[in-house]
Amino acid sequence: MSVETIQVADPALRPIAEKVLGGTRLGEADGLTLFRTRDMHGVGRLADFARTRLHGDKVFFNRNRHINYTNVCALSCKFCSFYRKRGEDGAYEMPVEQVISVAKRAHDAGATEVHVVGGLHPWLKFDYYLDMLRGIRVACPELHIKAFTAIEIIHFSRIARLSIAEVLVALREAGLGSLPGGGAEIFDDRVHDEIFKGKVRADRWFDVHRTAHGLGIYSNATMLYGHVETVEERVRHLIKLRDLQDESLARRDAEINRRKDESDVGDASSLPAFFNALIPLSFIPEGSELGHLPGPTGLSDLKTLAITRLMVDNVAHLKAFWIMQGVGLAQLSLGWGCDDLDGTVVWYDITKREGHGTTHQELHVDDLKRLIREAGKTPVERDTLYNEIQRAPAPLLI
Ligand code: V47
Repeated sequence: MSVETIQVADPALRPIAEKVLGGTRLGEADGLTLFRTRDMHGVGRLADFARTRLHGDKVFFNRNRHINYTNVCALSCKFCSFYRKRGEDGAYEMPVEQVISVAKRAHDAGATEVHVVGGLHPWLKFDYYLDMLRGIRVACPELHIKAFTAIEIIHFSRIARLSIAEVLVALREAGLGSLPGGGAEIFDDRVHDEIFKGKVRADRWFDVHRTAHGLGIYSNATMLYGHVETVEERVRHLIKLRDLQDESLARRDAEINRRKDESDVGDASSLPAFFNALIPLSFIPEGSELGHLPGPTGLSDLKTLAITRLMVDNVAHLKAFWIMQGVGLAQLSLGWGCDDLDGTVVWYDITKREGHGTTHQELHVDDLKRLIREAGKTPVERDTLYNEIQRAPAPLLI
């Protein structure tokens, strides 16, 4: 295929198109050119090409349920409208039994995953989190538990006085399946100091994911965009994620080769892991200390998703999280590099859209499939680790 087969109107995009077609990695300057061009459709076509090369016309979704076990948080990040201080109106923490019963209901309704995250609660003990995982594991042994952002893992290591690796091993023994990608925000000290100063810095987020990968625990990664960051900071954030993915994939390959050389038939589940998906999160200003900011526009959402697909060539999946991009834009993004719509979600407390100030935020599986088909793609149900799921058709009612 030649550049002529992907139409780019801006001549500045032609060398980038050559690289994308040839499978050559893009550099920081390419990322900036992509953000600065006015040839929106050219960027979209390039990302759609990269997406199609990886996944054909498949678009993935899952049956999941998010559980936000507490909104009490020791931090006060300016972009966050979720956190409450202890005793404040609306502050809550769910008893372990409640989390387990919500997970059980989700499982009984067909969910394959629970996504469990919360604030950094100042007095809940590490046992609370272990009991939660053990309880879910016992109640629904096949349900995948994707839980706790890197920031929560660091919090647990402080309260339990354990290393990151010890925390992760203890959580895995209790039932943890994988780590979600939250807490990454923008990996930049300037942005950190301006809007999430109390949080650990980027190197600590990377420590957690690097350690998880080394232990064979898969994870995701996010980028929160559309607040005070610049496009240069977005591009550098993406390159940092790409670098860790290179490192994790190299570690996995080295272990595969070592096993081959030593005729070691260790099982695949103990191989080093990597990032499964990237999730660029569109900043929702409402209710946060940054409520005066306009938030990203539709075109900047599409462009950011597309550029993520193009820059991070070594992470297989790119998720449009419909809760944050909105259903309409998430659907459009399937032609702009995204291959995953996340899932049914059901209940989400971290962000709420103006006019939808409720935690009940659910898409039915039929709606997810309809959105994907209407975008010209083929819906594929997946589990958390992107194994495809085949379900038996519903029986005839005769
Ligand atoms: O870490 C907080 C972000 C994240 C706002 O791994 C906000 O599969 C927009 O990480 N506007 C949590 N974003 C969500 C998250 C996630 C979501 C879906 C799938 C996965 C996955 C991970 O939400 C936080 C923070 O970066 N966030 N406030 C806001 N006002």
